[in-house]
Amino acid sequence: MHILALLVFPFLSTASVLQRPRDHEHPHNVEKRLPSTWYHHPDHPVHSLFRRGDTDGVTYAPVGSDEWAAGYPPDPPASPDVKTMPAAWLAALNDAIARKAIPEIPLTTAPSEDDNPVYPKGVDPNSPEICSSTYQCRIDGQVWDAPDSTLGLSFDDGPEAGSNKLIEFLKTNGQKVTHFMIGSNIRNNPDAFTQEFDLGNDIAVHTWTHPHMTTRSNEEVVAELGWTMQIIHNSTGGRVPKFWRPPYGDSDTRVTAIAKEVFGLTTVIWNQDTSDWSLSDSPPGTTAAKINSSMTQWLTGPKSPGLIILEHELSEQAVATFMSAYPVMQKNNWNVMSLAQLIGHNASYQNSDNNDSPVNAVDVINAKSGSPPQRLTPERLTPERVLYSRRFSY
Ligand SMILES: *[C@@H]1O[C@H](CO)[C@@H](O)[C@H](O)[C@H]1NC(C)=O
Ligand SMILES: *[C@@H]1O[C@H](CO)[C@@H](O)[C@H](O)[C@H]1NC(C)=O
Ligand SMILES: CC(=O)N[C@H]1CO[C@H](CO)[C@@H](O)[C@@H]1O
Ligand SMILES: [Zn+2]
Repeated sequence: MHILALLVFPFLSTASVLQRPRDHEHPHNVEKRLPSTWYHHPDHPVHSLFRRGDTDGVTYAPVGSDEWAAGYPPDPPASPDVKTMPAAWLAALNDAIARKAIPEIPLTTAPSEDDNPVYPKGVDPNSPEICSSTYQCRIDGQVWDAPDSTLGLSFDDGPEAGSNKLIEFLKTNGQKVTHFMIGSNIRNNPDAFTQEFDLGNDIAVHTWTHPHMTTRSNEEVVAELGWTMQIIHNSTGGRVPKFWRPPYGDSDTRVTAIAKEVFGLTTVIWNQDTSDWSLSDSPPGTTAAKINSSMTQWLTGPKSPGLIILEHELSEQAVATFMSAYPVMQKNNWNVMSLAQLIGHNASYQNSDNNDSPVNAVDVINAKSGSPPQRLTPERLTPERVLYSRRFSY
């Protein structure tokens, strides 16, 4: 029996009823180990999963229109029904399973949003086979740290109540960031979505219903990611996102492999957490003063590794803590940038650099000719710097 499997983690036992999904911090400082093997299939055909139909003639329903909204699954709480997802997604999953690219490991159970998910008795979350990010185990190819002296800016859970305030601030300061968006929130807040895209920010994936992903079946993981990618694809002129962040930072070898093998997504976690999501809880789980003090410590501290700080656009209070820290980032000479600028070779999407550059037509060519998807270029295949190796204490 592994010791770790027997530990009980009391955490956030104040059972406040939460209206909105959000990430929570990981209070455990357990040893991180890397898996001995990793699965990587370089020729994954993600482009063929989100075909455009025709480079010139394709028309996407206007973002925010009834026709646009009608194509997507109903709102949470339940994960999208796996029976209604496109057959091509399921086929891509089955193909990945057939080539043994998806680890066969147990699912977790998470009694509530506030509990860490747990594996069955005797299963070690830090073993190479599982390597759960909830338990701080890092997998090769995931991103946790930034390069020295750089600070990657990202905001989770939008578009939401803090988005307008954030948009104004980013516009004024000419600052690019990455938005890890909840698919159902995009459908419910199309104006904020469009403004964030139009600012040139990276639009990235944060699932459709914001579950602990290790609790979900392979098919449900595909549906959560696929629908969020689909709404982004159809609302950005055919762009395919490059990054995803698991809600609560909860992923493992299985979930990380599905994201990469089926959809070409790189898993991004973080190395510092403000807990800003809890500012809008009642009672609040933290204060602006506490966030100010943590931020001050990180921003005036060592520059190695660089920072990826978890922040949210859930509330105006959360965005205000970022606004107050922003000048301190500049004053302490951090190179502040979005994740695409940091780890994506400045390309925000798998098939396009940004919101006004051309969309790679590889999917279109192949859809027409019926041939297998074309091999992607080397730059597109290995954009991520592997930055997993440093230990970080929380
Ligand atoms: C996405 O856009 C394509 C091209 O217009 C369309 O065929 C497809 O039905 C759209 N998907 C959804 C879910 O609306
Ligand atoms: C902390 O608060 C002080 C006083 O409002 C402000 O000047 C400073 O920029 C804040 N620092 C951070 C990191 O938010
Ligand atoms: C790899 C690469 O080209 N990185 C560049 C991305 O953009 C930032 C900001 O413009 C540059 O500082 C990086 O050198
Ligand atoms: Zn979240």
